[in-house]
Amino acid sequence: MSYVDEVYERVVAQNQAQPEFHQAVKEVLSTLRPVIEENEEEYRKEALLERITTPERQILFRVPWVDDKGQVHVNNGFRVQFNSAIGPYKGGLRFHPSVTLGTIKFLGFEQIFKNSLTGLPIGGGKGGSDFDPKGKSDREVMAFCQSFMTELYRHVGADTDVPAGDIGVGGREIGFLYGQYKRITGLYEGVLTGKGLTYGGSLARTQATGYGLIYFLDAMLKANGRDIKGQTVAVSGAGNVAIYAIEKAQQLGAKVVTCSDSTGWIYDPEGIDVALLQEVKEVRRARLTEYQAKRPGAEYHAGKGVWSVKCDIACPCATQNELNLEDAKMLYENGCYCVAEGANMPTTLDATEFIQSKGMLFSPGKASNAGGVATSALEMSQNSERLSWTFEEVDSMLKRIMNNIFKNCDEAAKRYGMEGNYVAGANIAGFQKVAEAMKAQGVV
Ligand code: NDP
Ligand code: 2IT
Repeated sequence: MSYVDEVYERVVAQNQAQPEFHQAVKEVLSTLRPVIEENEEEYRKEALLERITTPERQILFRVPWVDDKGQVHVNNGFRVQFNSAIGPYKGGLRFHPSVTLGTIKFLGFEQIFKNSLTGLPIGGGKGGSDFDPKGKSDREVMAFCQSFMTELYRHVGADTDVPAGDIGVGGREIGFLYGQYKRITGLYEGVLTGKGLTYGGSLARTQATGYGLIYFLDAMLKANGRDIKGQTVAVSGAGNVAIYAIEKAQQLGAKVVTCSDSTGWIYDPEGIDVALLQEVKEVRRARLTEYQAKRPGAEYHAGKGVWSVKCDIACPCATQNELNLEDAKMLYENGCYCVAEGANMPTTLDATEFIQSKGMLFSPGKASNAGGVATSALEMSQNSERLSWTFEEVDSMLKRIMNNIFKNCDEAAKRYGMEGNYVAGANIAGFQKVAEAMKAQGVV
């Protein structure tokens, strides 16, 4: 059996009932085959693939908190410190009822390669909880965040592990987490990113993942003789990534006709009204039915369905495995020629294979959504030098980073005879730097 297949079987056997983690490992290892085969003897002897697929440390903890009525609740807390070969662990925290250790491991594994692609010195980690912030008061969210940090603080720090936001963790949660870290440790340091602008946050971090996705998409389209201007785009999600992807796509002359949340989706043939969407989602934390109520030309549909709309480009920006084979077929039959992932692993493996087999352009999340974590690393730099940069400075660095990521994915794919396969390109380019650093640092 080949080394890649052996390691994949080992991962499945040792991490039972963690299908998303298996899926992420399978995608990465299968595209790394040519690189591994070149160095098989050496990698096998050093157990490099066994090490890279095993987290350096997994922290599981109890998070007790009291609601507004005095009832005590208990949630599970996680932080997976996956790989620190190229820098301190870096990656978001997800608060969503679906979160399990397997979810956090898949996200942490993806983060290793994503962070490597940014070209910045950050290792891979991820954390979170099965806590559901929906319907909770600000006081309850604060109680939860304070309890979560009361355990997490001993494992994180500006030079060891720097969490940030993800699904269900935005500016409000980062603020409460930061306040508690500072209270316990007495340290005013860059231990979290995505902070508010009054206490060490970076301009453009809020926009960075969505804007970065569109900068990457723009580079990919141009390299393939196309232009985003005038294109019709379907976006899923209505959170941090989706909102700023929609805003930037429309600034560059595209028309975005959809968005979605966990209960339904909007079709707005005139183009999504970003200011209204922000009011509904960022300010009022309400459902998309409220968007439709203020926008008579738009349709609201309950349940799933964004991928049934006719579009040129699809950007899944909500969650994992939200675009399956059936969706991919619908998109293709309706004339869509490009899928650019904003979320982490939103496309199932069979859908990705279908999309690539039809010659459609496809960018994997670990490359096209890397603008968020890259800008987090820029926030860390600003915190370390105790300065803050202008919006234009950060945004222009973000643009340069996204263009570089595209170039590196493109070149790595070409180097291994897989031109246009940006999944392979991203995995190879991301892996090579981490593997090199791991080899140099010996058996640790
Ligand atoms: P948010 O919590 O801000 O928004 C998530 C959006 O997706 C919401 O509209 C939410 O609906 C919807 N959603 C979440 N889970 C589900 C589900 N199970 N089914 C249907 N809809 C769902 O999160 P982000 O925008 O930050 O994250 C979106 C994706 O992007 C995730 O995959 C995340 O890992 C990834 N990502 C985020 C980065 C960041 O910087 N924030 C960086 C890189 C990747 P509702 O409004 O009903 O809750
Ligand atoms: O998936 C991701 O890259 C994020 N949620 C952002 C992580 C970060 O540290 O900014």
